[in-house]
Amino acid sequence: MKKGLSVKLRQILGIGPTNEAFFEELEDLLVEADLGGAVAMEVADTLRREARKERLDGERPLREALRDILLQYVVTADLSPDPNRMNVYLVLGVNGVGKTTTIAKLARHFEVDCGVSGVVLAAGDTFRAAAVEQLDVHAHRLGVRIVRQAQGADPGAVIYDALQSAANRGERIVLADTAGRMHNRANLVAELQKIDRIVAGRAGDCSYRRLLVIDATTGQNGLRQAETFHEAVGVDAAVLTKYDSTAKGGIVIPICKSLAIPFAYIADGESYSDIRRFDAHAYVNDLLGL
Ligand SMILES: Nc1nc2c(ncn2[C@@H]2O[C@H](COP(=O)(O)OP(=O)(O)OP(=O)(O)O)[C@@H](O)[C@H]2O)c(=O)[nH]1
Ligand SMILES: [Mg+2]
Repeated sequence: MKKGLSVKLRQILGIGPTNEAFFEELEDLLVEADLGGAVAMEVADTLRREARKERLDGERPLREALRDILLQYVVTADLSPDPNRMNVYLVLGVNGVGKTTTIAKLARHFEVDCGVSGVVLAAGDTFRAAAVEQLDVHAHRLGVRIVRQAQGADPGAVIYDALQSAANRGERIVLADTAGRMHNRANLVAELQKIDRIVAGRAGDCSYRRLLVIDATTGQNGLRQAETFHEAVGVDAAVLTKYDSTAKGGIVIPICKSLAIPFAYIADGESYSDIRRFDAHAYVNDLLGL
């Protein structure tokens, strides 16, 4: 899906780089697309410098120069499971960003697209009413095992059980759900650190990844969320969700730049197959309407 930035960009590209108004408009557009003020200014300045130096003019060369500048900010990571050992994914994020849905999508992706079977879901959101049932519905639809306890159970204990039983059965992938509440930051951080200690302690020679879910529709708030989770447990990579539901989506860039968190997946729909590995070129081309 092409983003709103692409249409407006086409309009201002007509102004041309010899006119200072072009760079001001560009900066505004980048802010509107969720890149944040600091990055927007930096990008516009870099493009101004390059346009003058290389005497760039015309829509295509400018757009391509802009693409190359943005590409330098985007960091990606390959979090595909290693078929020769256990792979543990702790899925983090605030309320409603798409954690549980992403777990279901990844379960299918790992089995079908990566060909690694033996997936277990751990119902680590023991806080929200019906969260366990929601994950259970996905597990049944996908035909994968789930480890669950009652609402209110200790999430660390649920995830520990999942790891233990997966190891005993030789299963390869544990996808652990977590609660997204953020009513109290100190509380959330302490709880996550406790879960993380338990998982890290049990993970042994497993591949253990902390995966942060960022909702593309939440805008600049995504950067603050990333800061909080990164500070709490250290995020290995992020997933951008609901990319289909926004004309923006530029939040990836400030997160990569200021926190050096790479993006591993992008989700753009409500079907299980609506997830793919994060491709920097595809993302930037789409953002710019190339
Ligand atoms: N359009 C669209 N909707 C999505 C996507 N990912 C998730 N959703 C929807 O977003 C809503 C919330 O998704 P959940 O997976 O329940 O989010 P969560 O982070 O687990 O929420 P909590 O458990 O309440 O913290 C659901 O209605 C999902 O269908 C996506 O990529 N695109
Ligand atoms: Mg959930």
